[in-house]
Amino acid sequence: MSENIAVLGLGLMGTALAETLLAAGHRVTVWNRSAAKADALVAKGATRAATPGEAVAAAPLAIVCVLDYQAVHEVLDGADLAGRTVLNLTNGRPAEARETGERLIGRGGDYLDGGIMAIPQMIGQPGALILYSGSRAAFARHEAALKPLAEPRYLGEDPGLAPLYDLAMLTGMYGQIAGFLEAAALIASEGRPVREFTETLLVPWLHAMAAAQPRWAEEIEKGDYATEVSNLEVNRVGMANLVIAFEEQGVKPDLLLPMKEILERRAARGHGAEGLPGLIEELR
Ligand code: FVH
Repeated sequence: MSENIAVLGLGLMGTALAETLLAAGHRVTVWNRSAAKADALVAKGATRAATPGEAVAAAPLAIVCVLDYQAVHEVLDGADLAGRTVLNLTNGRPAEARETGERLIGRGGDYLDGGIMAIPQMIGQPGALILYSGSRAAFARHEAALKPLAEPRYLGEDPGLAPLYDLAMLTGMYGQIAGFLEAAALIASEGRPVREFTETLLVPWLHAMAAAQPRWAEEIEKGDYATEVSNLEVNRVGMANLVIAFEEQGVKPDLLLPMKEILERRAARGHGAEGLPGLIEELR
């Protein structure tokens, strides 16, 4: 069913959100600090708001997607939020989301925070995911309208949950990128084709290894790190060897060194017979 939705912040992501909502048949009101960024959307049927307050007044649901939470507060400063739901899709931290939720609820609004697990080009496409947390009632009211943007995943009433999960997923991604970059540098050090290595060997290997992670997660939840596969001591020796190989190949192992240091620390504390998931105890 068609809804009135306001989108405040028309950078790359806000524009993709507004375009997708328009294409899904919603009535979309748009506002951006630099007004010209609204022109193309207005040409496609969006209504231009002259101020953030005017945008919020035009729709029960106001999506804010700007640079950071400071900008969110600046944008919403003078708006009347009574009876409105603010969905903040700006990237931030759990503490910022909780503080923002308290402040906006204090002004009469409902608050939802969100984490977009997609680049702008993926919005509205299969594979895009948006994490939501905050007011359960507001999510229930607007879930159907938001569905065209991305698969929605509601995490709970605490507004900090969406950024927490968002940051955890980005952490996994950065770890994977770090591993990829080091592996590619090692292959390139011999002039070997990086693309072929990545497509035919690395990606299948990473898929196979990722399949073990739910079991590791269970071990972390139980705090039971007994293992029947390579223990920390074997990995400690393997990692030392890896780092020497990097040096011999003239490649900096910088992104691997923190892992090596944690392996050594854990083994030195007498946990060499345990499995890799036990390393989490050095991070807590
Ligand atoms: N782009 C992406 O791939 C990621 C995917 C995951 C989520 N992020 C987050 O989304 C937020 C916006 O990102 P963006 O890609 O749209 O960013 P820009 O294209 O640089 O647009 C920034 C907009 O923010 C407005 N803005 C900045 N400061 C203020 C302010 N003080 N008051 C009002 N608006 C402000 C800016 O306005 P203007 O410069 O056009 O006038 C743009 O509308 C971000 O949190 C990502 O981490 C995107």
